[in-house]
Amino acid sequence: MGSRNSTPVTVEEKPELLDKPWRDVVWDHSTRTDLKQFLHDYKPTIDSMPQARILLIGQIKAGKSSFFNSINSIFHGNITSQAGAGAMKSSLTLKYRTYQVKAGRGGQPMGFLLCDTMGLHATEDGGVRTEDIISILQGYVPDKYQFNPVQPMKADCCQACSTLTLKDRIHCVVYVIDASTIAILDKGMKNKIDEIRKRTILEDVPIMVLMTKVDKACAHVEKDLKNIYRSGYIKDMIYRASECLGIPPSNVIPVKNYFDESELNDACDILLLKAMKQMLDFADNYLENCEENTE
Ligand SMILES: Nc1nc2c(ncn2[C@@H]2O[C@H](COP(=O)(O)OP(=O)(O)OP(=O)(O)O)[C@@H](O)[C@H]2O)c(=O)[nH]1
Ligand SMILES: [Mg+2]
Repeated sequence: MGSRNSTPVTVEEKPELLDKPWRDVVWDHSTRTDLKQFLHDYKPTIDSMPQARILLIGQIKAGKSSFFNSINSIFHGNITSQAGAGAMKSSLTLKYRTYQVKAGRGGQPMGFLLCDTMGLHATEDGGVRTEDIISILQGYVPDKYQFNPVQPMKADCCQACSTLTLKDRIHCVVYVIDASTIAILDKGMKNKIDEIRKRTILEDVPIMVLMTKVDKACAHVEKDLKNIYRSGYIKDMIYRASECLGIPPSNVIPVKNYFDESELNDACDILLLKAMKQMLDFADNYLENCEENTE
């Protein structure tokens, strides 16, 4: 296990399942129901703000669009694929999209938006530009903006600066990373991430890591997702990502997206909903800070 995909992974083999889980979770239906209810009832802490904006960034094929599809599926009650997702050499997502999640078919929009971006690429002129990510953070980029890897957004595509407020900004950044390729994060990619992270610190925006494809990275987890917090391999990957990205291990959240299944299941939902809840907790922290600073 550990290197089951075709990509060479230079980590030591750790076949064992740990006796004691390193994070506690009760894998029953009521955990899922409670988490789902929490997200359903969620409203940003600032009354004038309709929705918390969560930005998904990360390497091409990391599973950004699939995460939105997964959360959307849970609230729809069946598997959906509104955002295009798939395995392509270049980024499949070419436009900036701010996706609403609705409570069931034709239901009310939730108190959060998931903002999907084109994948980051290690080369200077491949994938989304870091300048564009910074413009998104500040709220300048409109929904459906078409990314151009060789040129950052032009001023005439910007949302009118005079009308921008806190509600247009990003309230939590999520760096999406594929658990099965962490060991091969190259220098160009690392530099881009560092640049974005420095900017998020400057803007006081919280950042967390969503670690996807845990099923692909560990055979025990593929067999039974409930093994996730007993997998020594996944624990190692979390610490490795934490060290590499300079983000505490408690802020690296593992999930398996829905990608080839036809029905929802509780264990998959629990991990996805827990991740979504942590994003909203972070967004709340950011908004509380903003409120304190304006008082
Ligand atoms: N095994 C496994 N595959 C996944 C998971 N999440 C996504 N995938 C697959 O990974 C591929 C890429 O997923 P996307 O959601 O399109 O990734 P993305 O980050 O949006 O990629 P770009 O838009 O191209 O940058 C797809 O083939 C998905 O089916 C996961 O948790 N486990
Ligand atoms: Mg995508």
